[in-house]
Amino acid sequence: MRYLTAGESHGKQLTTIIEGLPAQLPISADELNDSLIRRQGGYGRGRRMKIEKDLVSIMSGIRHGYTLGSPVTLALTNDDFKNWQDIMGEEPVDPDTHIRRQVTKPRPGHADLNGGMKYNHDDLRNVLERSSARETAARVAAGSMAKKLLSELGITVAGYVRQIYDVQAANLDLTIDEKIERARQSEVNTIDPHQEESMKRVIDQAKQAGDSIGGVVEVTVDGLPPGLGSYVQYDRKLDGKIAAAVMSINAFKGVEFGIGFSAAHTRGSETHDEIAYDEDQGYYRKTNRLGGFEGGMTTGMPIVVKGVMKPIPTLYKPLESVDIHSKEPFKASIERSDSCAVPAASVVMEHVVAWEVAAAIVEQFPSDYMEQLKAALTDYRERVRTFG
Ligand code: EPS
Repeated sequence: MRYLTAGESHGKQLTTIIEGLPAQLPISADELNDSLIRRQGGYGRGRRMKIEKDLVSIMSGIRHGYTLGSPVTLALTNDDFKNWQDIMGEEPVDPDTHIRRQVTKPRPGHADLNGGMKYNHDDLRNVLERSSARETAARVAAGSMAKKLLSELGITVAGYVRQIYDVQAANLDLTIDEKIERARQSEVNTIDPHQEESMKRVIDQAKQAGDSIGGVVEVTVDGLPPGLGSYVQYDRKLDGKIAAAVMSINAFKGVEFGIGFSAAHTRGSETHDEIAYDEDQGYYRKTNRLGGFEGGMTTGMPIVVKGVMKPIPTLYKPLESVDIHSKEPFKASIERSDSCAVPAASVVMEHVVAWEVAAAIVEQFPSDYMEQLKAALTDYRERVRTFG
């Protein structure tokens, strides 16, 4: 299973083409839109999200409410394009207009300068339009298909906010359904209602200061069979694939599974999860410190993975940079930005992780159509339950 996204932030539309989904997966536009609308929300977003209404147009691969097994094309119109037609249109423009409109001031923390140097663009808009986090809408569209596939197999995925700036959610013992419910109730997608106001307060403070803040988001995946992924080759380790996918989300700077970086200062006896067996559930771990992975494979315990997002680099409070034409220093000023997109990032990470898990399942089991996949997974679950 694979997908490609295309589209510029202020271009006509974002497009996602998905290949390899089993046939006969039931899916409706409403289910996809639910994910897309969640991504647009969250306290701390800027004015752009009031312009866009991310509602999907299904252009191929789905008929009468079911996938066909052929490529699925999902399109999202950029409503802001009508205000950018002259700047983003595909027709040639006269050189004077082009020079006047060029973006020549790279913003620290963005792809602008590196991308301009790499592709030899004298107009940095050619870089920033594609490197923009607007692209995450197209990734959520792909992930929403993956989430539906997983839910048909009894696998649930939840994404929520653990920390915004210095405000941390408590470690609460909640079921995955409670986590989903709480995050949906929260304006900052957190599972800890006691920290909601403090999280909003630090966002307000950052906004007032013309600054931005980041945070930590977490994704839990429940209902998994053991043995997804493989230890036999480095590029088949599923935790590695998930880590790469999380790191590829715009502005993400780190990823950890389970106790993650804390494993540097826990002893082996405090780190590993003891194995137990009972007839009903088969083999299980008494704890889940390793976040659902051993040897690059799922253990059958929930996947628990965190990602850290840096503060958005588009700042009202400008940082110093250098104009690429004049080579003179300048301090950038901007017109609009999100002050915190961590709540939205929790939705993006949920969908990105869901995609990797679904892709691993489709790779591992016969999956031309849903009934075949369901039967194969049921057989496998039964075999590993009584394994040995
Ligand atoms: C973004 C800048 C802002 C955000 C955008 C990502 O857009 P604009 O420059 O149009 O104000 O709103 O995010 C989205 C459009 C989105 O859908 O999430 C950036 O520079 O990365």
